[in-house]
Amino acid sequence: MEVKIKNARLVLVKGDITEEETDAIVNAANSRLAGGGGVDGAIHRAGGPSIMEECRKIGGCPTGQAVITSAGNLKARYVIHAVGPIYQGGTKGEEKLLRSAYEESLKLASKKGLKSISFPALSAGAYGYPLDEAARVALQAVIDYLKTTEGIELVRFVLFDDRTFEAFKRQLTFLKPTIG
Ligand code: AR6
Repeated sequence: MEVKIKNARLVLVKGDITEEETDAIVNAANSRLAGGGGVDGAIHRAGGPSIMEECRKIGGCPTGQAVITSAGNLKARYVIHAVGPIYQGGTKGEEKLLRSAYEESLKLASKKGLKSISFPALSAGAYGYPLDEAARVALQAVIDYLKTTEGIELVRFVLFDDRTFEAFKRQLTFLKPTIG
């Protein structure tokens, strides 16, 4: 599924983000940048140890923020490590923090002059964010950014399983009329 927002394309695909060829891929990191399971584990495995070396030097990243490293053996040029919130029922500012993790990733990409970026579904795995809510917040953040900021031409959501892919498709279908 694909929509156009100003001069940019927003695309949803099912797949493995480590295979993406966009300028940057986004990692669902933790605030210690310590590596882990899920997409974080997959990116460090596929990219090799240089990414973790850079993460160690950076030291950490608060929830809702993002940092950038090179991408080791990956096809992408950069990895943006974004830290989404752990879902704790929805009353701990999770929505704002999740939106911020997407916004800060996009800002970093813009600052580097990147044209394309791929996101996973931040917080929607180990961090337990309800899937449709996570998809809505993610899509709204990207749509609002592309509406107001020039430079990024392609944003891809690379969704690992059917459930996640279907939730993003459903939420993008709801949001589509607001894009115009
Ligand atoms: N490509 C794209 N998406 C993937 C891939 C992949 N190769 N592998 C998993 N996903 P998660 P979180 C999906 O748990 O919820 C880690 O241990 C997955 O199906 O990776 O933000 C970190 O170190 C789900 O839809 O990230 C943190 O401690 C989505 O990516 C913590 O987990 C996010 O799931 C972060 O948890």
